[in-house]
Amino acid sequence: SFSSETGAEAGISFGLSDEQRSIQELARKFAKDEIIPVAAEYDRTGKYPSDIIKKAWELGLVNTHIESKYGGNELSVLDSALITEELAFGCTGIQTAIEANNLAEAPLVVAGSDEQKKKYLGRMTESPLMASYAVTEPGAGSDVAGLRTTAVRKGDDWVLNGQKMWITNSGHANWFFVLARTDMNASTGKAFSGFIVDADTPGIQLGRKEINMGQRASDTRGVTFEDVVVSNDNLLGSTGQGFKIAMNAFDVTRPLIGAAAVGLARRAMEEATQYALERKTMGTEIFNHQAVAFMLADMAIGIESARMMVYRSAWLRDHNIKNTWHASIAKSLASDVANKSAADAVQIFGGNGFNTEYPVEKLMRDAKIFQIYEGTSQVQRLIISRGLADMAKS
Ligand code: CS8
Ligand code: FAD
Repeated sequence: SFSSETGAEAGISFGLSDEQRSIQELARKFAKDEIIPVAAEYDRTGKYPSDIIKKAWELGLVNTHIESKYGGNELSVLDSALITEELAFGCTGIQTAIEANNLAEAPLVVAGSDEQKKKYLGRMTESPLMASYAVTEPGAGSDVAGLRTTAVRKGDDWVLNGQKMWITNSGHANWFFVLARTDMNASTGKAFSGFIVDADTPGIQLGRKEINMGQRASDTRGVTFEDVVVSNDNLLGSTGQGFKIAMNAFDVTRPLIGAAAVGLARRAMEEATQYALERKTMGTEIFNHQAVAFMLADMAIGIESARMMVYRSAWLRDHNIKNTWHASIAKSLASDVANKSAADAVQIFGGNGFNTEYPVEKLMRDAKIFQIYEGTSQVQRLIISRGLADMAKS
């Protein structure tokens, strides 16, 4: 049925609690004081923002999902989304570096044993470490089931071989979540296993920092695993569960990618509105040309609606209601809104918009990746349309 909106699924409260408002305020102030003043410099140099991450970590703005028994703040996905939007308003390069920790940790949060969580999540709360989620390969991004890294059981250990690509934070990671094939014949849902791999394990080789179009403060590299020995203690869940664990992690993190895209779109809208109220042509502020004002109105329409989908998909997850479909809607909508808003902000700035002295060209470069990472906009539509077929049949 297409209308499954009953009971707890029917809606959310639009009010934020006092605690949520203070988390949001803390992140907003952090973006204003610590990120915005240096964002252009990190973008220009591609320097890794370790200092900023450390300060954010001290304030509890990093690793937000870790349970309190392992030293974390145990924030909900919705609480985390409030933080993410604000950090992204400051700089999505720096925010992505921070957020990639949440992604790396998500498989542990959903499937880790108490010992694994104590060891690997616990250390993230003791010092400002980074971690990476290593799934994509040179030959398999959208098609996760096509990945070729293998893990072969040898006694109490596993031996990993393969090549990962585009791994965020990998140059600074303390450990990796790695998805590898453990059964050549099984169906997708049973053929892969997830491992936690210490970054200093012999046989791991890091590639060079990739020079990307945008989000240049973030560190992205290829990572090669050659006869990397991993204890069976570091297998997440049981053998064969890895694909589902990796997908389940996205249910937590795709709403947050949406939140980041909303943050970037909001920055574009605010910058462009200010500019339009000051810049004059034909004897009046360009804001008074309806063609310009309506671009701003469209940004507001997109931001407000995308944020609602972000909150909704986060809220569903927080209430243990399956949110895969809504997370894909939130992620794809917010990514498209971010790209349109950033491109229109450049348009409103005119020639200045095309220049690095003004903030909006960076927004346009930074926005593009939202339609690519954590599942392309086409993959989100694949998930959404498959969901429709399932609803039609049920
Ligand atoms: O391959 C899937 C997909 O999602 N592809 C996109 C990959 C992707 O998003 N990669 C992102 C990498 S990480 C990244 O980019 C980081 S960005 C930088 C840091 C960010 C910080 C800001 C697909 C195309 C959706 C599906 O693939 P298929 O091969 O068609 O598999 P399915 O038949 O759909 O599923 C196989 C089994 O898995 C189960 N499944 C699927 N989804 C889920 C979820 N939860 C639990 N289980 C899931 N969400 C599915 O039910 C199948 O199980 P069966 O038992 O076999 O029926
Ligand atoms: P492909 O899968 O080759 O897709 C190419 C094009 O074909 C896309 O437009 C795609 O939408 C389209 N396409 C593919 N299949 C279909 C289909 N079935 N239907 C319709 N269209 C389709 N991965 C990680 O594991 N960890 C990370 O930390 C990480 N960080 C990243 C950071 C950056 C900066 C980048 C660029 C990537 C990162 N990734 C990471 C990888 C990212 O998730 C993949 O790049 C993404 O999933 C797309 O995979 P691909 O690049 O192989 O493109």
